[in-house]
Parts: sequence; C-alpha cells; structure tokens
Amino acid sequence: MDIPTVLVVTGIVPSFRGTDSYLAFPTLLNTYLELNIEVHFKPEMNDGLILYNGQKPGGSGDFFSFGLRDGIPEFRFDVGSGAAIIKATEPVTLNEWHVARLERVKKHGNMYIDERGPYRGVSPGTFQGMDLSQLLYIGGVPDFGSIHKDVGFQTGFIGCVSGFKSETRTYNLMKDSVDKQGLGTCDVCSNNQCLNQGICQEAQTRQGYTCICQPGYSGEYCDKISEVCTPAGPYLRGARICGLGECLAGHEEIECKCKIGTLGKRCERTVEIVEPYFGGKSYLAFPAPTSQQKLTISLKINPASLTDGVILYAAQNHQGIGQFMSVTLKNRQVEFRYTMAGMTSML
Ligand SMILES: [Ca+2]
Repeated sequence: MDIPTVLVVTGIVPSFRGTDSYLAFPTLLNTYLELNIEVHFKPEMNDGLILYNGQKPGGSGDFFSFGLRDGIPEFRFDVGSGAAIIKATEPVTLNEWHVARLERVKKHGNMYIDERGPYRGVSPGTFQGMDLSQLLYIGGVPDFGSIHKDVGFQTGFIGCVSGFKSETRTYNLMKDSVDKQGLGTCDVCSNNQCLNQGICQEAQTRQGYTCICQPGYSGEYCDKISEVCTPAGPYLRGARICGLGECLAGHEEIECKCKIGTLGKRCERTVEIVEPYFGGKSYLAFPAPTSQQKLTISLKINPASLTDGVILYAAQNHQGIGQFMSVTLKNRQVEFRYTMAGMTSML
C-alpha cells in the first residue's frame, strides 16, 4: 500500500472565538414536553455561551441555553414561568474534550457532564411546555442584546465543538447549518492517539478526529491487529479503516469504497475533481430529475474510446422495468432513449 502523504479533509470541526462567531440551525423540534441533547466541546476559556434556542425575536418567551461560567457548565431553561438554573459542581478542564448531556421533562431538568451527574433543577411556576421557534445557535449568537434576559451570558464560547445531537438526529455541524459566522478550524490532530502509523482525520466524533489505520490494524486508535469491516455506524471500526469512505469486506482483505474526491487504498488521499474521467466501471450518481413535464439536460463529453457505453441513465426503479431515459454511445453514435406513455423512443 502507498504510504499516505496527503490528508487535507479539514474544516469539519469548527472553532469559535467568543464574539461574532456562531453556527445557526433550524429551531430544535419536538421540545414541548421533553428535551434530550448532547454536545461535545473543548473549551479554551472559562466563560461563554455554547447553546441557545429561544421562542421569540428579541428574546422573550421560552428558551434553553448551555454555557460555561467560570468554567462551570450551566444549563438553563424557561418554559413560560421562570428559568431553571442547573449548575455543575466543578469546572471543566480547559483544552480537553467534554460531553454535556442535557435532559428535560416538562419542568424538570438534568445535566450530565462527562457522565457525572445528574445535576438537577426545576423551573418555577405552573407552565410545563417549551415552545421554541427561533434558530438554534451553537458557539454564540449574532446579538447578545436580543436573547432572553435570563440566559445571563454576554459572550460566546471560545474553543471547539465537535458534535451536537438531539434524540432523533446527529447534526453535521458544517453542512446542516443555515448560517455561520467567524468560525475557525479546530486543531484536533496535534495530540492525537492514533497508533501504528494511523493517520489522524478531523471528524465529528467525541474527540474531533478518527484514525485511518494502516492495513492490518483497526480499532478506535488503530490499536487492534486485524483487518475486518464491522457492520456498524459511520464512526465505528470498519469505517475508520477507510477514513470517510465505506468499508467492504472482500475475500482476501477489506476494500474501501471512497467518496468522490478521495482515493487510495484506504481513501487516505484527496484530490479535487473538476472534470471526472470514467474508466468503464465508474459512475457518478445524483438524485433523479423531478420535473415531469419538461426536462432539459446538457452534457459535455470527451470520449477516450468509441466503444459502446452508457453516458447517462435514469429510471423509475432498480428492477429495470418501468420508465427510463438513457444517453449512450452505440456504434460510434450518441443515442438518446426514453419511455413515454409505455413507448420507448430513440433519437
Ligand atoms: Ca411555554
């Protein structure tokens, strides 16, 4: 195998600088009776707001927030009749990764920090339901003057956030955000624990990276001697062998199916593809066109060979029955075929 020399998939784990620095997402859903979220963070300073979601513009109404005050994690929420304030009993360590788990059932809140807890609190008054409709912010907010007055923060977080998840969804921090401001790249690999020449790859995991293992090694830190894919989630053992690609079990050894833009036996190298070259067994897949009335497609092709081949294909289903359209090279001519009203036409 080639020795990996290049690895430039970066910009996956954001860092925040305290002011004018945040990520925004659509409001958190299904929080009326319960809240169940988790955030992974590495602070560089002791104070700053890490999460905020409110109800009304200008900050009135319900909200929940999470942040660090003198290094102490603090979870607050208001369901309509006053804020619950839940504090941990000890500060978190700076420059290390931490996990905060925030739970709420009606007026009752629990916070776990690195599995310590629960730290508990109850909101006052009679209201029980949390109504949220503004954007969910991570790392800070655009304007501290227009968030709920009981949040109690004037500055955003300084440090890195490697993951955020709700009960039903793990967020892709960079891709799922609807607005972002002032982000930097987190240096996640300077103290990585990848063993056996494993390569550190920035990733939205608890520690902000995964290890891409050399052949013959696997495990979270390439610490296990083996070469098998495991039928597990994207960040478990098998997937790490192939970096961001997919691990396939072959007869003799594993194979990596790399995402476009990565290549190498373990998807360890990156390349920017402007004009893709197809070698006969390759393809690019896109969502099927949705326009039913009229469809205009333009393609620029440069054939390296005039042997027959498929240039473009889209169909109703995977079974090869039903409607389809295709553009092919056949007998040195470009053919366009499509079905309409049960008839196949050919141009
Ligand atoms: Ca409410």
